[in-house]
Amino acid sequence: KDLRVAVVGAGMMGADHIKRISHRISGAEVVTVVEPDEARAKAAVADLPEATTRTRIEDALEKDDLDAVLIATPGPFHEPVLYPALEAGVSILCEKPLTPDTETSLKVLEAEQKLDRPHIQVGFMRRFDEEYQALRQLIASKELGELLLVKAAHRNPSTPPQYTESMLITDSVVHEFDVLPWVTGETLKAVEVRKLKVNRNATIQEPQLVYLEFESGTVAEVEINVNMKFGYQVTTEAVFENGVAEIGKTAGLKQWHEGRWGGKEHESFVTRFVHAYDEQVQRWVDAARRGTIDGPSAWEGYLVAAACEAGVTAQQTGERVAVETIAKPAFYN
Ligand code: ISE
Repeated sequence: KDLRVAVVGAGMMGADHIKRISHRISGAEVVTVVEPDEARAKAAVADLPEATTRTRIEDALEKDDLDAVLIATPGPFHEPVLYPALEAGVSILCEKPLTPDTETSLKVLEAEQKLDRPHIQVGFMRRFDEEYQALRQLIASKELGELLLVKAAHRNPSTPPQYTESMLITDSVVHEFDVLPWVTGETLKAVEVRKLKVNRNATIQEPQLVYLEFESGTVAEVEINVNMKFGYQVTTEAVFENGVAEIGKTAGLKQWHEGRWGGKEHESFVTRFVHAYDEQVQRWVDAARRGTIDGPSAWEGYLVAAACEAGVTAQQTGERVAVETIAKPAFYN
């Protein structure tokens, strides 16, 4: 039987996931879309004649015989959906971040631990990108020696009007806070932020460099640069004792014509990470049908919240800020 899914939030990400579940992956069906904006909700289910729309998650959980909930609202709106979904015992894929801070993330961990097993997977989709997976293997293999330095660039064409300086950390570098510890196999120890000459396209103080210091002494430098106009680009260079590796440069078709050569760059994360999103949601669906999760857990969502808190403090103070976390509950082993 197909997994009966409610998608909560029909904005850019929610609408994309609805299409993905309905047309690109297998084993799941969107039975309801929970979205307070009626026009948006109707548009999201336009080609799904069987699907209903609801304004409250509680109604969907009560009436739609759900197996799973995919939460695609902005981060500050995840928490009120997570509690009723956990209480109903359904499988959950929660878009990043789990919640915006450690206080609320810890409350979510507590609520989840009342169940028999982890039910929440957090939507850090970069872990499902083939190139990140290849880099992770290379680092673990030690083929090029010890990893010394990571240089990452996270570039966006523009930001939405509600984007603030702290969102450089909590909405954007949040991805590096998840994927870089995962790729390197390291534990994050401290964060530092350096502000650069301001891009005149920007309405906030950016670009910035964010430094992640790991337990072993390896450092990652993340350039966060979100009003560059030219396109969407996420690259990572890893510097080892005996060599260098790079992922994320757009390949694809290149052409030489009329005295010029080149190709096309991505314009948004929706296309840049399309395969990662597909793989993430397919694996979440397959796992949910087996009664498990297959990706970053709420525990990892909490670790990232702790990193973001340190990152925002570092951004505000200019200091090196240690990342403090609680001990890992056995429930998440
Ligand atoms: C956005 O919310 C994302 O998750 C994107 O992956 C990231 O590149 C962008 O900076 C964020 O605002």
